[in-house]
Amino acid sequence: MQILDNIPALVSNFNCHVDADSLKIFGSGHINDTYFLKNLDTSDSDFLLQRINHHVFKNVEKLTDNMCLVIEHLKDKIKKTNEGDPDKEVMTLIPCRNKKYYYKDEHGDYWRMCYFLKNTKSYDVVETEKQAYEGGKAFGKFQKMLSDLPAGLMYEVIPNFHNIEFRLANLKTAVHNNLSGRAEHVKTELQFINEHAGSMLYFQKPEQQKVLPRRVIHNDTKFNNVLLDLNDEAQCVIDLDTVMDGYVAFDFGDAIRTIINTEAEDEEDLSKIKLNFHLFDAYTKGYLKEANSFLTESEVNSLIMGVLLLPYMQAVRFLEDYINGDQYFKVKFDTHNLQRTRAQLQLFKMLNTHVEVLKSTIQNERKAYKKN
Ligand code: GN1
Ligand code: MG
Repeated sequence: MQILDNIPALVSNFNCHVDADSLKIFGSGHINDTYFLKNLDTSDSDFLLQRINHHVFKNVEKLTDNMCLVIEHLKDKIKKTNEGDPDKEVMTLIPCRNKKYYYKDEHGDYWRMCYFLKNTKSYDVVETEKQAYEGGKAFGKFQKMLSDLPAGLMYEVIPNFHNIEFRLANLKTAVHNNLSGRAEHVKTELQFINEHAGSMLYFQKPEQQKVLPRRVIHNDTKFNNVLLDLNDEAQCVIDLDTVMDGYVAFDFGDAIRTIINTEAEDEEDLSKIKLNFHLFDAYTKGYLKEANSFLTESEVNSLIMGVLLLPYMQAVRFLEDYINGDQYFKVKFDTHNLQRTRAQLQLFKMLNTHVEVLKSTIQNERKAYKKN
């Protein structure tokens, strides 16, 4: 990621007073570029500056409309319940001089700024049950607060984002085009993916689509997208780029993908990858504490399918990108997307052999809350 030299000119388009010399690269996102900047007014909050990847997010205007809608809705909810601080629990975008919440520069790059929430932490790998539980509460509450928004209201920022049929078709096209010449080296991975494709179509089936409500969900619930405070208590869900319609199980599955795995998403040594069931239990407990009141029985039953689907789909997406020559996800080395693919497939394999125990944990937690 490049360090920027035009900061003063760039940030002068936003309504804020920035110490341009304080610029630092921030975070570990695979798509956008994020930078930290200090506030000239040291008594006020610092900032995050983001370059929005407009090859991925093709309509930044509509993406920003989505974000503003969600932010306003969440802040309103928190204000009405009088239980918390909307400025700490929901991100706050900084308007530009032209009143929009993004700025397009002379190179065609899109930028936005928000306040940096101080005294918060995010984790790439979860360490304790408390963190997992609090993360579950945060994402559960996030879905609950959005559950009164009607399906169809949000702009579909990335069409077919969690449609596995579409993702598999893209993988097939990538293999056919073989832009990088890498398709020959990934036959084992492709064969494994094909063998399991049939069982991954649960959410595409008409009988499921009939009973599962489409809701406004986060769509990118990896654990580092929840900020915990210094006591490891849930504070704020971040990265609202992909908030749009979907099934609640997608959010549950994507969070579990990053929580139950004892290793990072791109672990090279597959033998190290283990499942941490305690963290799974804790996340499920936290999630259902918040979400239990609005979830239907079919949705609860579908959660386990999200747990299997999300690592599988992530592997399909990483592999497609590897074969396409790394056009979508940022990579640190040549085989990074392949390494990510293998780690996600390993996780998927392990989850597959423990479906029953995971299922019964979900059902037991559901029952426990029903009694209360
Ligand atoms: C991307 O940029 P980041 O890390 O928030 C991706 C997610 C993937 C994730 C995998 C818009 O998210 O869908 O799950 O990488 N975001 C987009 O780590 O494709
Ligand atoms: Mg993201």
